[in-house]
Amino acid sequence: MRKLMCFLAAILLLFSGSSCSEPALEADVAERLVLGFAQTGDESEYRTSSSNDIKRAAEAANVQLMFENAQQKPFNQIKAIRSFILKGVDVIAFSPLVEEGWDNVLLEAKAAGIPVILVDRIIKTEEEGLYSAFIGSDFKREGMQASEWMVERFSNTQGPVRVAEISGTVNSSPTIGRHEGLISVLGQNPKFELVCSSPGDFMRSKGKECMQYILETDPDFDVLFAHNDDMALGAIEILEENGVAPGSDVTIISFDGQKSGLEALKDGKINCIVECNPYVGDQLMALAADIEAGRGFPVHTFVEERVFTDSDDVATWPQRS
Ligand code: GZL
Repeated sequence: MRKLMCFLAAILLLFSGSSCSEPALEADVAERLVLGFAQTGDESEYRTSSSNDIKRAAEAANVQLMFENAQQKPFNQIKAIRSFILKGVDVIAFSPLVEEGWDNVLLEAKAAGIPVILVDRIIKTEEEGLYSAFIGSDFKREGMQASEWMVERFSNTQGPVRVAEISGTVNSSPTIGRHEGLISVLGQNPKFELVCSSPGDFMRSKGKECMQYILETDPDFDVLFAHNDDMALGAIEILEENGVAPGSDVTIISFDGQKSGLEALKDGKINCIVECNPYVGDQLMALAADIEAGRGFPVHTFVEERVFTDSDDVATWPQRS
């Protein structure tokens, strides 16, 4: 928006004959940065925390935020990005629901001279320069951290150790990365076997459906590797309904570390959670301001994350709202 305001101000100065030293006009032109953000949806506690943090940070940074919720549909994110282009925002940011399918709309943003920041998730593209920066997690590293904890936990077990996976949104970078991390560690530890994998879209309700399916098809698994807390909690409901004690009869590994997940870990129903950090709002606003102002900025920023386990001192855990 500031681009448009600067152009209009220059025209005004040109035809007003007034000197360029008029501070008042410059003050008017110093519009707030306008950021368009296209969120994935409301699929999980992580996502709610992500959306709340972005809105909080925009207000704190005096950024005018245009926020669209795609309700888990990539086409809705594309529509939102197109609307941001039409409105002439200064910067566009979004958490791409899936890795592919963004080239055309990001080429439109590039042609309009609007920089794009990827938040949380990454895209796969052959084109150069479709986005200016990424801030989020290293999902393969998360998957490896969870799997290395599992190898350690079962170090005194002969095997085979049978692993059931409930994965996230198909073709999304966290699902691809976390699965890659699991497979890379299993490849070095042959006593572990991935016996089934079922997609749960990061949603608690679908986590229940997946666990129902797993109990019907591969019931004698030893470990549940769930790609987020919400699906793990849905699976736990089904396990308990079927007389299986989560966290003891079967070992449960999850990702995110939001409030409900940490409570289940404290209650012994989850054994290990690899944190996935949604609190990037302040970094996003600073990044958008640097890019818009033409200052230097990091192209890839990976957020700080830790591993929570059932042997932790819970007093060291963060307070989640
Ligand atoms: C990961 C993020 C994932 C979370 C889920 O950074 O994209 O999406 O792990 C969320 O809880 O729905």
